[in-house]
Parts: sequence; C-alpha cells; structure tokens
Amino acid sequence: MNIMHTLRNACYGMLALLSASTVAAQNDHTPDWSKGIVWYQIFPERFRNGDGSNDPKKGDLTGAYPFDDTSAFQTHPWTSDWYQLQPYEQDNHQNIWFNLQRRRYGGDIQGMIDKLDYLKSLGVEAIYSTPLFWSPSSHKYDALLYHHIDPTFGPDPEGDKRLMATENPLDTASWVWTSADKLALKLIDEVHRRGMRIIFDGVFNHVGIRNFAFQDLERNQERSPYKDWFIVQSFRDSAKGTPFKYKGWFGVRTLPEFREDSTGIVAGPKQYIFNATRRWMNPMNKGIAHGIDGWRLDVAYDVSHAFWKDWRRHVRSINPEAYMTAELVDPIERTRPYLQGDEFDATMNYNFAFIVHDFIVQDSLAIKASEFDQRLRALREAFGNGVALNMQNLMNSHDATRIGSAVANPDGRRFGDWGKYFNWSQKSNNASYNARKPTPAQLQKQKLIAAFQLLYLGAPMIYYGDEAGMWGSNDPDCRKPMVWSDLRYEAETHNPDQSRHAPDNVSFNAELFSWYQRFIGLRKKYPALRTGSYETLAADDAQQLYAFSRKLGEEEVIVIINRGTQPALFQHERLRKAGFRDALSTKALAQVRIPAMGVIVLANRP
Ligand SMILES: [Ca+2]
Ligand SMILES: [Ca+2]
Repeated sequence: MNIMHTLRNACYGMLALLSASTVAAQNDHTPDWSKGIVWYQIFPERFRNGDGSNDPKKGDLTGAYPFDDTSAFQTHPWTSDWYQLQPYEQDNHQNIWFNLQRRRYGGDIQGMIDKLDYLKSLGVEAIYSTPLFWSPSSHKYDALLYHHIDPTFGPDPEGDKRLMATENPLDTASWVWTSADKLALKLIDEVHRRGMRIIFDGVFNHVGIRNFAFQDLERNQERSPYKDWFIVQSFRDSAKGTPFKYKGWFGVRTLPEFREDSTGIVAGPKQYIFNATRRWMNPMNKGIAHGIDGWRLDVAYDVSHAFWKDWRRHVRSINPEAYMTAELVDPIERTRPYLQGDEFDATMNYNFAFIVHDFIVQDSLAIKASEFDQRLRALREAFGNGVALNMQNLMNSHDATRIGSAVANPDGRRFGDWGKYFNWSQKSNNASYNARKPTPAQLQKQKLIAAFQLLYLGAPMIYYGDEAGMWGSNDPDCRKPMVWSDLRYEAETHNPDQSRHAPDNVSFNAELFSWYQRFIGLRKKYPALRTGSYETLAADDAQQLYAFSRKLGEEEVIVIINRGTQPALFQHERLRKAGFRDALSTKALAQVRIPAMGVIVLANRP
C-alpha cells in the first residue's frame, strides 16, 4: 500500500531511539527447525486459482481501495497482458493504476494446495502466506476479523457468510468453522504431510472499516461494547454538535487502529487477538500438529513492545517451537529491541536485501567487496547466531520491486533509502522506470543474487514467481498473477498509458527454476550451508570477488562470487588441503576460475 509506506517512512525519523546500545541476549531463544530453512512467500490472490466457482464478486470488494463496487466487474483473466485494460475496465473510464488495484484474479487456498508439490520440487521447506483472513482488498491487510479465512478463498463463499452471521465475535463458544476455515486446515495438514511448515500473517495493529468491532462502534457509538477498542477522538453527538472522529493508521481513515495504553493493545482487542492466535495454532483443539507453525507480524514497529512480549508468551505457551518474524525495515540498532529473546525470532531481513542490492544490482554505484563484507558481518553478528540463522534473507516481497526488475534498473536509488526507493521503483510514480522483461545479461545478475542468497547464512526467502522469471516494478506490479508452466500467457505489449511496445514473451522460465532448485539442493546436501559457521575468505576490491566458507564438523563448503566484469582467479591456502571439488559437477579443480558475474561452490566431500 504505497501511501502508507510513504507516510511510514516520514515517521521513521521521529521514532524514538528506544535502545541505543542494548547488548543483544546471546542465549538462543529461536526454534531449531527454522534455522537455515528455505522460505517461500505466497500472495494468495495471485498464486493459483484452484476453484473458479468461489471468485470474488463485486460486493466482496466493498470497503477496499479504490472504493468502486458499482462499475462492471469480473474475474480478471489470469493469463492476460498486465497493463492492458480489459473491456470491463474500460467501462469505468479510469486509468490503469485505478484498475490494477480493483482487479481480482481469483487465487485461493485450493490453488495453494494444488501447487504444494511444485514448491516441494523446488526445494521449499516453509511457506509464509500474506493474510488469508476475511478482507475486501486483494492484499487483505484490512481485515474484517482474524478468526475466519476469507470466504472467497474457500469452496462456499455465500454459505460461509451465512454461518459467520450467526456468531457473537466476543463469545468464542459461538465461533463456527466455515468451509474456507476447514480448507485452510487441510492446507496446513497437506503442508505438514510433505514435511514443510507454514506461517500466517498477523495484522494486529489495525483493521478495515468493515471490521465487526468497528462497524458496531460506527453504529452504536458510546453504547457499543467495542467503544474502548479504537482511538476515538469524538463520538457522534447532535446535541454537542460533534462528529464521529477516530484515528486511522498513519491517518488513513479506512484502517482504524487499535487503542494502546502502557500495557500495549487494550484488553478487548488484545483478548480477541489472543483467542484468534490460539484458534489457528491449535485448531478445534486437535493439537498443534494441525496448527500453523508461527506468525509473520505486520508493521511490528507500530505495536508496543509490551504487547509483543505478552503475545510471545501466549504463543509459546501454545507451541514452544512456534516461529515469530517481524516486519521491520529499520537499521540494526532500532531492530535490536525486538530480537532480545522476549519478542521475535527474526525479521523479514530487508537489511540483507539492501546490502546485496548495493553490491550486485548497482553497476557504477556498486559498493566494493570489502564494504559488502563489512556490512554483512555487522548485520550477521548483530543479534546472536540463533537469530542470524533464522533471519528471512529476502531480496523482495509484495512491498518491493521484483528482483527481475531491480536488475533492469541499476544505478538509480539505493534500496536502503527505503521510502525514496519505494516511490522511485513504482512505475505509477516514475514513468522512466524500466518495467519491461529483463535481458539475459540482467537475468544473469538475478542468478548471481539468487545463488548468494541461497548459500549465505540465514533462512533464504523466495517471493513467489521470482524462480519462474517474473518481473514487475513495485506495488502493484510485483503482484502479477503467478506464471505457471501449464498456462499459456499473452505477451506483454501494453504500456500503462495503453500505447504499445514490442512483445515481451511471458512464460515459465524453466532454466531459471532449475537454477534456484540447484542451489537449494546444495543447501540440503551440505548441512554446513544450513547451520554451519561463517568465515570470509576473500573480499577483493580489485576483482570485485567475494568468497566465504561454511563449516560444520568436518564438512566445509566454499562459495566464490565474482561480481566483476572479468573472469577472476581464486587462490587460497585452504584449497591446498582437503581435496575440494566443484560441488555441482564434483570435478576436481586444478585452479578456481570464476566467470564474470559467476559463482563457484567447492566442497570437501562429494
Ligand atoms: Ca478462485
Ligand atoms: Ca499501533
């Protein structure tokens, strides 16, 4: 949601320096199962339409930007040209950016279940799904509630709505299990049956205007049982002449924010959040084996530490191995208070993305290998080894330009200048941004980045479709429908203004997929890459060559990245002993020559 990110960025400067130099707890408070695991982020509305009968109808959009639930509407054709306005869209006479936000492609939970074997074949070990709870938007960060899956993600939307209407949300005994809820439980079981894990997105700071509590408050004002839940500035009172006024997240009135006091989110919404948390972690009291494995917490910086500490205790009391990762886009010192052991196990590691972007995406502005090494080290050592192994090392997400487009736009803004980069990398804000298909040379950069991400210390997270060769500028273009090998796509030929360009062929990139698969495979083959130690072997500014070693017991893996424009030679005394071989070809090597923009992996066992 672009406006929020702009606003949020403006507020960063005002955030208090909570803990300038608190020493991180070195005791490991993180789960073991999630150390070094391979994550995959799914945006459900755009992943796979597994059930054409449940697709959202016009009324399901009510309350969501751009607030048009009267113009013509239909499920948008999955394989159509992204920037092309379809006839039903042309009817409303609005531009592409209005219509992109209004589109629904019909992705759902059946689609996720149908593609678990695809994820398994890629080597994915854990899934982070953006919100699944009932909400009118495509992204679902504006929830009606937290205790039901969106009915349009399940098999019987209208039946589910009738069932939910029988509940009193304050009385958990009245909560039903809808058909969409049950399909989500099936998804969890199918994930677990394949030896994988899944976490849900907890958006606990604010809700949408169709939220049950907010709607009741809107209607009943001071008489509402929810009158304390939100930040009400004045109630509607004709005698006093006051309107109903409340605080929305960053001033956005359609996202009412929960009230907090010194103990965190106040008692009413806190209890509701705790009840919903338990519901998805131990559904129907069937046991935690049938529940989600953890949570990703949206805008964690906008909820007080007191709440997160209580919430973590609650989560860990249900499942002592649960994983909690925070959305934080802050420098190390401001991130530290969240990772001391009593709040989160990790963050979405945007700081990792910033460093890799500076070294590999940028060309003339690229940092030196030595700076790359220093910044990685500072980040890796900031929060203790348990956290480092758990950090979600991502390159992009639903809130950032795709890596396939980042590599097609070097030497613009620095990714680390989050707010500026955020706007600059949106085609809607920056007509000169290159949102076209990356060239083979640009794709080679993505490959080098992916290899590094998949071999580095931490838990790499792939954003859906990066492995398939998808491209797109920042939101909304980073949320295109997934490119599948069993679907035939129209070429992209439309510019946002509906003028045309030469066709960009859209199809599943099997070669790129196997590149990702190959490096994930190495990660599985060599436990040193998952949980081993880390040592820099070379940070050569002249050649822009970077090499590191991962060791676990007797096993050692050496990774050499040549970010330079010329082939490079790598020599190191370590190579004289121990019979290192190329880990991919298992050939013995007389000398280690790395092609420009290439990577070599050596291992001391086959
Ligand atoms: Ca559907
Ligand atoms: Ca808040």
